[in-house]
Amino acid sequence: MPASNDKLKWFREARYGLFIHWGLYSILGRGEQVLFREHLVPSEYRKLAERFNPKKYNPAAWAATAKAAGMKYAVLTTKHHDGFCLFDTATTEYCAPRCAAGSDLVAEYVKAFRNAGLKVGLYFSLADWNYPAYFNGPEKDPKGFKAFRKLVHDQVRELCSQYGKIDVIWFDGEWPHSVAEWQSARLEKTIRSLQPGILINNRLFKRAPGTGDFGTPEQEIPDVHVAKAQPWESCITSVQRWWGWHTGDQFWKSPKDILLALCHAASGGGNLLLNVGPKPDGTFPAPFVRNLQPVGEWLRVNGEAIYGTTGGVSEVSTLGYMTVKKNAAYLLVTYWPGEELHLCGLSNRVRSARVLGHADRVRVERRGEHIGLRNLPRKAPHSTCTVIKLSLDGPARPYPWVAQQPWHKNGPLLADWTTE
Ligand code: FHN
Repeated sequence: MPASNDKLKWFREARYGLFIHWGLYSILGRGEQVLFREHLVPSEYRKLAERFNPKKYNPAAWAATAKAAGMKYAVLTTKHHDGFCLFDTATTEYCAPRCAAGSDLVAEYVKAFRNAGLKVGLYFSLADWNYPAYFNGPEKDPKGFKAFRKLVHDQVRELCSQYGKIDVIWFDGEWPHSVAEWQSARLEKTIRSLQPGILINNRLFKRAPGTGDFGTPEQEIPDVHVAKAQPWESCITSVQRWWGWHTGDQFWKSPKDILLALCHAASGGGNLLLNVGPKPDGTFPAPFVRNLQPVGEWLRVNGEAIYGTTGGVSEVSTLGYMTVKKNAAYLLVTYWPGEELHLCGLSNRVRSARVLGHADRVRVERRGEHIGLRNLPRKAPHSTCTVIKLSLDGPARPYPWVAQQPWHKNGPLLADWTTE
């Protein structure tokens, strides 16, 4: 049973979170899937556990970086497909507390991020490449898969029992087995009984639309301009391809890339979960920290246009994006039109308009369904996205035709939209 709206309230308002992929693979520096992608010898790979001793691990510093960036929550990999557990578990010795790290890295993360006032999420991969039964599946190895599934359920139970209140459990690695083979419904029941307010993503349910508490598009922002029925969160790497630290993937997303992804996600009523792959010593790569800062500064001026908003209500793609909240609509203008701006599709009366972070009043004109904003700054005040707040006569309302598009089968006739 999905979480109620009030349990989702913080998630819908947060809009921006930090994804953290960290584990033994970080030592090799070739991404989080190196064991499988390079067909390494598993017994040799497992010896990395005796080298994983992150001397500079400082989760309070991680939390401070996330908070300064304007992020409201985080999700840390507690166990990726390689099976190494960053948390204390009775199911295996292959875990941080009983290997070189010598401590429960998840416990330290939870404490630090909660102390910083951030919501806490735990990523858990159902896949575990150490167990042949994972690959063979229940048909070829019914007994082995049953034991493997018990291990998975036991580990999830530990994560939901050992660390106090957890806000998100972020499943992954569900392929190639079915919801029935994973006994996902039983596992969901266990989770919700231990963590009544928790949010569970859709990957425990094979990413089927409408399942779990939120959808999880990956490496893309769905091209929607109004909020979808189910909350969703786009997870995106901060480099070109890899989620875990990769010394060769230094193709960092710029502050502009990050800000545009955030605005795009918010305009569709979704969240951006931006990933970082910490280095094996526990530090965040410097380019990642550097590129977060301008976005954090932008949010300190324009955050009201992102946090607590829902998606736009009308077509503004010639300008950029739109979000709405209470009696306001926010134009997230990425394509600055100059001193005059034209907007169509909003049926409200615009009481006033102003550029966030600027004192100058913007003159508002209206002719029928056409709204004009005058005496804007000639050049865009912000190089990536300038926000114009429209104070309205009530909650934002679109014209009925907004839902139509010329390429839709029953799209508008010419007469429908030419006002002459
Ligand atoms: O295979 C994983 C991948 O390594 C990474 O963890 C992403 C993050 O969402 N999830 C899987 C690919 O969908």
